[in-house]
Amino acid sequence: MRLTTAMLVTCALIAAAHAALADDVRVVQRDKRFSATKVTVKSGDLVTFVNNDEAMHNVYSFTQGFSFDLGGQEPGEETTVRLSRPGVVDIRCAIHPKMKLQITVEPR
Ligand SMILES: [Cu+2]
Repeated sequence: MRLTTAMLVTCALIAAAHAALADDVRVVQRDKRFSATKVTVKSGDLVTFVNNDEAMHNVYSFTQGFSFDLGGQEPGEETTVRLSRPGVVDIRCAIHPKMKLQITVEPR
């Protein structure tokens, strides 16, 4: 019983420490949509894209200064990117042009 309580406290402390450092975000790809159309994070935060769909997806951005392309993302796969400076990043899926997401990166 004592052990269980100690473990719970440890988990809570780890979670609190992580929350203080970053507000990492998960965006799910499901039903050929991103789970959010707009997300706000702080500079340096991680954004993880999770393909929870039956179709292959892609994540890319042509926004100047933020351009990246994660390539094909199979069902079940997830990929994390770090957004390390402030700005507004437009995200798309190359396979499904209607999939759109805008990430606002605020200064930390
Ligand atoms: Cu897609």
